[in-house]
Amino acid sequence: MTTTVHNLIDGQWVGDPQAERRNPARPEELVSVAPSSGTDAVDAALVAAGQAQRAWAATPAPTRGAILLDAADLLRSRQADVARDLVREEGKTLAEGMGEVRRAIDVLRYFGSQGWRHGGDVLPSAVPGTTVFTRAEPIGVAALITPWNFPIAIPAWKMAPALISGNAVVLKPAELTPVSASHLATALTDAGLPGGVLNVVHGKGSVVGDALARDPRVGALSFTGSTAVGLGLHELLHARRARVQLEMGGKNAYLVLDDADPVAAARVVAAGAFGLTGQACTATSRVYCTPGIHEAFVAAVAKEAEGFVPGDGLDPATTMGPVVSVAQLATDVAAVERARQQGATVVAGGAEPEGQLFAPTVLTGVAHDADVVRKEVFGPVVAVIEVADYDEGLARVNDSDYGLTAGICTGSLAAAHHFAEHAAVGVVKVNRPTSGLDLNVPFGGVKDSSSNTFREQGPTATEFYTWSKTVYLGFE
Ligand code: UN1
Repeated sequence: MTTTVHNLIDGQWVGDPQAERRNPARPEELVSVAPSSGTDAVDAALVAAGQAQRAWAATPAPTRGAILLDAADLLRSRQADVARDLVREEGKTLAEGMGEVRRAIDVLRYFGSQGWRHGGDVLPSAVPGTTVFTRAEPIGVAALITPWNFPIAIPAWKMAPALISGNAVVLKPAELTPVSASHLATALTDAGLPGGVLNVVHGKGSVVGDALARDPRVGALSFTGSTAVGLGLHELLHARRARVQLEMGGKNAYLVLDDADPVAAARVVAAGAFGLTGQACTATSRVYCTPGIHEAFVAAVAKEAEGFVPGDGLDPATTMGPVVSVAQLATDVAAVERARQQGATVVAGGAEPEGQLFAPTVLTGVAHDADVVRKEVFGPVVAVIEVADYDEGLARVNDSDYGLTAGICTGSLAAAHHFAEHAAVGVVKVNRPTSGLDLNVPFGGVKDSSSNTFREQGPTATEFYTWSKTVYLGFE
């Protein structure tokens, strides 16, 4: 079945669907046709958002929240169908797809319930007879540019805090995954979200994304995607002093110490490196082992890699879905080839892909400056390197342009605490995979991984979408 996707502008489903998306597991299957919008659609969406925002901000926050909560219930009742569509367009396994839709549902519930407590602080004044309070004012219109790898969860975790804070939104979903974003928008409109409060414009980043970034009606732009694109957006938004939030690449490292169990450590690393076909900015791609565990860990992680069953995500036997696109597949293949040229030994995977199926790949014998250690691949490829001791391992973990997530496998609480304090990353995992985040805690990175300003998710996610006004109240 082919889904016809439209833009959502001012509460109407409009636009001329032209761009085809095929199932990465079965390229003969046409999954969707979506608009490839021009700047006229961006303009219409911004006009609608600007008009709707005032009334939306004036709507009581608990009423705004009730719409998010109702949308969550609708998405819950549609979870299996939405997850199947997500798998057909993105390629992850059905279990991963079900989990992702569940995450979008929980995100809507979490921020929907925040409608009951949205507000500011009450503080004493030094002036007699005076009270001070703060108001969290909405920015106005927020633009969201989201990636294909979490095609419903990331739009949800950006738009829910924007909406609950009284903003109107224009979403530009990834071109590869238009259907998942449409399901989310449909749940919200079915739940009674007024027209114009959420607009969705499909199309190219270089057209739709660029127009949003340049338009002065956009007061805040939140982006998840590549570092190269993110840094370009940063320039544009900063030049006109608009808010910008960027979640970009990662080169996430794991440190495995001698006192860890090699098999348990291999499971943690494999889950982070190969889960979601390695297509997460939080995926593990470098592992440093101290000498006493290196050999046993390499054997165990190779065994984990070989245990994956790549295939169509809708097949229950599949434990790893296909690579999302032919272009991404070429990147994965080229990264392994380049690593080989630079001296790597392939201890698992590395075979010719079958269709868009790429076997999880483990590399050893890699130099610290090899491309596969320095550059993001965004595929199921991990390099394992021996280090002399904990101190060298920590230094290697931190020797990266990126700083998103890092992990340590150890039984030592002292080592775990030291690592948590000194790892130059936004998220530290001890004995848990680098990917996989809770929705109720802050998420973001440092260095080239993030704008490192406002964090996404958790109780402080709304800070990006609001500004603080201070009110002095004097009554004698
Ligand atoms: C996760 O690891 O559960 O695009 C989420 C990404 C990140 C989100 C990762 N922004 O991969």
